[in-house]
Amino acid sequence: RGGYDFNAMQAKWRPVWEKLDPFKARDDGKSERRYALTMFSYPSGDLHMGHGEVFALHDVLSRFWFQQGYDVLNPIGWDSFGLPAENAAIKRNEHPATYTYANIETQAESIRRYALSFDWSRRLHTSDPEYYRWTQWLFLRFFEKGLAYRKASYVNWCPNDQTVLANEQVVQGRCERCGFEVTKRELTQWYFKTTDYAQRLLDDMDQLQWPEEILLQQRNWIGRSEGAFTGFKVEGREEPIKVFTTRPDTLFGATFLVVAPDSKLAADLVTPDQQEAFDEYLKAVKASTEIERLSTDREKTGVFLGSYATNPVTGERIPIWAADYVLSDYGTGAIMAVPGQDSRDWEFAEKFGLPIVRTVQPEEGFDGKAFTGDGPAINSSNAEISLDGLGVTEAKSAIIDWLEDKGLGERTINYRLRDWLLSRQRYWGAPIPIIHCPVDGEVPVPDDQLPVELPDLRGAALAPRGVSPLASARDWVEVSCPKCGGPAERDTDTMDTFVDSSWYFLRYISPDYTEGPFDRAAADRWMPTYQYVGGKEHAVLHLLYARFFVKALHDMGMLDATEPFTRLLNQGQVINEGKAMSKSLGNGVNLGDQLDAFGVDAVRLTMVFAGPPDDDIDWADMSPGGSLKFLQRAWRLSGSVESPVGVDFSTGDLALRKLTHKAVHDATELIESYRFNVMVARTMELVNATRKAIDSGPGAADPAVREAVEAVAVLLSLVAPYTAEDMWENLGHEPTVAKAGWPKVDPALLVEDSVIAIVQIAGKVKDRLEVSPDISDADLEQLALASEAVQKALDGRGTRKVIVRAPKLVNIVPA
Ligand code: ANZ
Repeated sequence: RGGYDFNAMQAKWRPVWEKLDPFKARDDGKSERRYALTMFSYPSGDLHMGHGEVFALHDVLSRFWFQQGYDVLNPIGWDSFGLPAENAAIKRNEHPATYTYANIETQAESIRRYALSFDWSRRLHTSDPEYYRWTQWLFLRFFEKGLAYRKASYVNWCPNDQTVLANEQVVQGRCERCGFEVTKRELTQWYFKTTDYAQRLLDDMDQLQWPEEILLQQRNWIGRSEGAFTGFKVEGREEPIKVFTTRPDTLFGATFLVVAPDSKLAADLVTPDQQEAFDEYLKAVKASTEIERLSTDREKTGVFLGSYATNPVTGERIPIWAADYVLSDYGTGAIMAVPGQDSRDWEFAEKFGLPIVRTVQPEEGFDGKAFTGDGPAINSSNAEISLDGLGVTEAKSAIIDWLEDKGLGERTINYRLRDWLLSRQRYWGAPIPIIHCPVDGEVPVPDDQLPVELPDLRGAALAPRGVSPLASARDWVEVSCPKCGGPAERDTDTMDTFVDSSWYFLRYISPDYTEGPFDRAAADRWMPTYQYVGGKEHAVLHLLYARFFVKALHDMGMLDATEPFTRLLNQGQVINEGKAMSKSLGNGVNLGDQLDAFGVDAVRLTMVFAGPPDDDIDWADMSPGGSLKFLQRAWRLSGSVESPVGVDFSTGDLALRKLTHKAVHDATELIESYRFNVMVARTMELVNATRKAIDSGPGAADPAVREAVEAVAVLLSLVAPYTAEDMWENLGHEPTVAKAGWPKVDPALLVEDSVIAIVQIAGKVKDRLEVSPDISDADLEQLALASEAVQKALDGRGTRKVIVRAPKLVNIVPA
């Protein structure tokens, strides 16, 4: 037979597998289910190296569970709505679907070549009307429950993409997609009420086996802080100004109030003589970004509003200012400024000549400005209450009790998390299924009229212009109201694509279900997904939105699960020459080229063997050629085996058998704990030992050799499926090795049957002896004294003392 030829192997086995279709989830209740999910792909071009990595890693887990006999659900689909397709369509003067579905076919072909263990019968694309029908249906259920609503507020606006963005899509003040600096606009937009779930999103983290880093990012994003609301009476105004503070203990030091300039409150409080100054200031504020506004090292700006409030504990008349370091959408949009203990307030007070009163005694030698540390309260008493001398924690609770007692304030918890802004002014997404009627307001499209399909627009008609392109399709927009029958208009925004991906894992479970988005009984059998593999860039985007969705569906009685993804593995990035691959650096590596040069198996093996899966892989340091050589060596073993299929392994060479069983045993633990690279290293050791056993040991006919090579084939089937399948055939088996079953480990063969005893003379090591782990002290002493090296070192001297610690150590003190 010929040599190892990866092209021939790929050509041979792919059609065989496609016919066998071995990776269909059975869902027959005969074995334990495991839902293995990988983040679905965005169809912008062919697969890249990053796909190559995440798919290779994910497949180790999925194929491992198939081998172990689990009923694995490992589906594949495409996240196929979104901006890149729309931008490409504008450039090429075509429909976004053309670009999208062509890319999907290209990727599907590459994925098949890459030999991944997907259940293709569940394939979905979020841009198919059969899919987005249910995205719209779900939106309407959220709408009915008050979990989807519309409001006007200042929102993030990407001037390049000409659409609003969710807070989660603004990364350091820039658009997550295109990198353009984000500005603010006042617009009426659709939101999901994620804030209703802030506390549960925190609490349920204890159900999740996720990287601590991701949990921490979510925790910070949700940003729970404990504090109090307290009210400040304003002269000539009924309603007191409510502020949120995490430091109510500093109330005696509140020497002025600050409200967000872009809030209704500011507009209400400004007095006529300050109106002009205020208007001018507001204009400047609107042009700045949130990052700029919050930055601590920026020169403070602000304007006096002309109004005064009363500090409830000191009774002082304190001025009310507007300043952009107070945000309109956090807390109440107003703060009590405590310059003595807060750095931003200190700077502001300094700049505008406002009073500063310390209410916490700084530690000895402190020569800074605001003191933010702990210390005894000072300057904090009135006729009714004194906090003086109390530490921060005790002072907080004392003042809150007093405020609550007086009806002046209350304990509260505040979250940084905002509601999810979900509407977009772009074309290629699921239309929001609402009709606006001048009589009936926001009217849901009746379920039996779903999907609301996109009107057929292409090319220049999609160009971003700040309002959705859908608005220009007048015959699509103009409809009659489902309630009153009068003239009405469709909502022209589309949904953020993160809505599509917040429930796709549920659609996979029953992709052809027509009674609803998913078959509940089936979903309850499979959910939550056991394993999710994908990138950490989704920490506070997809991974947070999907958690919110599942909780909301659970609360609507549609699902048992309260969390979508039990275990999460984040792969690292594939980089080149120490840098992220990019066009401008010219250091891109093309996956297809690598596959052509080294074959699928060698590339997959390289990805898996590179290191811990969450580390970045520098392709410049990798050796797919080395992987290929190893695969050839492993494959050649399968041609050397001389014992027949089914031979009794128990009569085989004990030493090799032990190595085989140890390797399989260790691999089992290594895979479950994501140490795939070590699993590959153990397989390499087994290959070397087997080669030695054939060439200079018990020989190719020994049953232990067959046992070892079969184990190698099964271990390799997780990483290098073509090579493994070919080996399996050479060994005389029918395809497919993917379902050969995980080798059974005999615990008796895992027992170490010898240990190394160290023999020392006067503390210096003289010999090492291989002995039985249960050797007696007397026997070990005798062996040690008989050792040639020991005899030589003693050189005729007698022994004064022999200390024996069987089975590990003998220490001889010479006479
Ligand atoms: C008085 C005070 C004294 C404050 C002190 C802090 C330190 P976190 O922990 O992030 O929740 N704050 C409240 N609403 C704000 C808004 N809309 N924009 C900007 N800042 C706002 O922050 C809560 C603290 O941030 C609150 O407690 C308030 O300032 C400020 F020594 O009140 B603090």
